[in-house]
Amino acid sequence: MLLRARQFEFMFPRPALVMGIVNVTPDSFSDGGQFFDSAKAVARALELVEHGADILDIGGESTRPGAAPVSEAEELRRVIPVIEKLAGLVKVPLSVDTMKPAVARAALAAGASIVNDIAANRADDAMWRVVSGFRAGYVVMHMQGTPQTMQANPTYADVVREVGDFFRERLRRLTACGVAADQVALDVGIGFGKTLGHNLQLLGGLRSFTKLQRPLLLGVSRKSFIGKLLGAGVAARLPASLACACLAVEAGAQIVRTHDVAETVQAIRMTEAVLAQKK
Ligand code: 7PJ
Repeated sequence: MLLRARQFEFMFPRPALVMGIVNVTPDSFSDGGQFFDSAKAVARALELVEHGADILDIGGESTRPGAAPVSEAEELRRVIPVIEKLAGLVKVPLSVDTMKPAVARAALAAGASIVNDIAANRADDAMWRVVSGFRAGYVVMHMQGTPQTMQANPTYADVVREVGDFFRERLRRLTACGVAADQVALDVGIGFGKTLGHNLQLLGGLRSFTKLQRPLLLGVSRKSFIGKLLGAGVAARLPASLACACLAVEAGAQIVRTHDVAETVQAIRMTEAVLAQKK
């Protein structure tokens, strides 16, 4: 199985890829303005590469439940300088975490290689034409609703089956828009329009999505379902995040998105070393 993202090619099976999260959101405690926020994001990104990140995921809009949307102009102002700078400094692929086709296009023009689209449930195919034009990698993430509404009353008859149906339908529509299957990775979207029970069912059912023959990406890092299950505050969720990452790798996931790159790399390499000895 191959994943193509512009000049990058990843051939699987291979050790799982760790995607490091770089948030470019204003620091309410700083008064240094945009340059300060960009410089901090770049410094953080370089640190994540040192820690072993295989991909950097750069985002300028918070998509936590209920977070206010950010304008296109503001999102461009946040992420493009960071991507331009990193494109000249690091060898790993840069992913842009955005729902906006114009931001994706500008990010790809500035040197990004992957579009991480949490709104892959979109109706309009403008985003897919951008991805097709650049031959970029594309993350199809499942979300029920929008970040503003998704946690109001998530409802599924069978969440694992419905997410699988969504992936199959998106792969068909993407192909029709000129995005080849080998540009696509799939993500169940933990926490995006899901209850704690739905999240646990998706984690437990992860192996079923390997049938689709596309790399599976998983984002569980510090998420609130961990707090709901275990009562842990956001700063105390690393152990459970690592447990989910290891289980996901055992179930066949190939890309893990995380804030804590060094710790996740260590946990995954140990998991893989043991899995390699399974008879
Ligand atoms: C995810 C994401 C995820 C993908 C966020 C957070 C919320 N992109 N962007 N998958 N989560 N592909 O990190 O807590 O799970 S933002």
